[in-house]
Amino acid sequence: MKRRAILAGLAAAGLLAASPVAAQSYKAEYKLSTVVGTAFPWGAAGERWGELVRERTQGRINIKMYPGVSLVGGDQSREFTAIRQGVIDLAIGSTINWSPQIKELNLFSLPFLMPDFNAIDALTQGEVGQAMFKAVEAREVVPLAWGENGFREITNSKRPLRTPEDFKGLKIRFAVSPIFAETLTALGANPTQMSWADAQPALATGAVDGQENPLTIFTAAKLQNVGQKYVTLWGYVADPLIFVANKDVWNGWTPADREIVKQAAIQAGKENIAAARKGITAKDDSTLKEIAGLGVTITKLSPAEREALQKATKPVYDKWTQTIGTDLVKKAEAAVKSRPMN
Ligand code: X2X
Repeated sequence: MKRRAILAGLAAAGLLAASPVAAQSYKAEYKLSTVVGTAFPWGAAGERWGELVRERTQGRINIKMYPGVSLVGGDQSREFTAIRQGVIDLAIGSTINWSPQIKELNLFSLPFLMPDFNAIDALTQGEVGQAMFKAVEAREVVPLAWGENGFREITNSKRPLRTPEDFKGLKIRFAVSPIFAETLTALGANPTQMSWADAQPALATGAVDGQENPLTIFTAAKLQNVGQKYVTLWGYVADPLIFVANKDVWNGWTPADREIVKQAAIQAGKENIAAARKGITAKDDSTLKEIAGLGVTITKLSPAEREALQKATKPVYDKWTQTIGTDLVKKAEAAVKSRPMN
């Protein structure tokens, strides 16, 4: 056996530890929650985080991923509370799923706030991102890094969507947070809240006509096979992901191990953001071509069409600005305005 393998074995058996603290408080397994599995950039990020940590701690910290939010019975709206309670040790969560507990996170769900990837970065990598991390910390959960699910494009089984008239009467599934119900209602659609686990059978049976999710979710979940024949690229919102740890779990690790876990999260997060954006840019539109090749109609909006949808949803934006915090929204708007244009 190689020395490293022996050390890892000893560490796993609890016979070797960096410090007496570690010897007392390290668990045999740390449970990491995600909504989707390794076929998706999000789940791949969870696996990557675990690998990096295992390698760099010589097995002292052993992370096991539980996709499908299985630690909370598939109910993604309960994930954040479960992290606080210690049912979940670590998570990579969407800002959407945690927004019932952290109202500030609804910022990313304000319709048409972020026009492009630089706008997402201007928020997460700047003052706004720091404010969001403070909001997470205030709920006694330790934020470590940003990742990305992505721009949420709307799909359905009935027709191409361009104007508010096109949305009339369509049953659209959304994940979590009333801001989505209000936005879809403002467009004339008929929104229904449903977990991701329930969404796929509901699409397959036609119980709902459509849904909104990033294209990496569309392709990995093969939504074309559950009737989703029309995709509109409207980029109305994007959901970043946040890598976090339960506070007691975090405090149970040595400072050196905490730093390893954090740096691994930052690295996995960067790789995740790159993977989430792959194939859907002007320079590389391979994912769009792949989707079109499946017989799916992709609709691109003209600036005027996008503006009309934005106008229809403006009352929702204004109302939710009060809930999120006027100062935070103003800061976000300023950051978006001064983002690099490339
Ligand atoms: O349920 C969804 O739509 C998903 C997978 O994107 C989230 O968890 C927010």
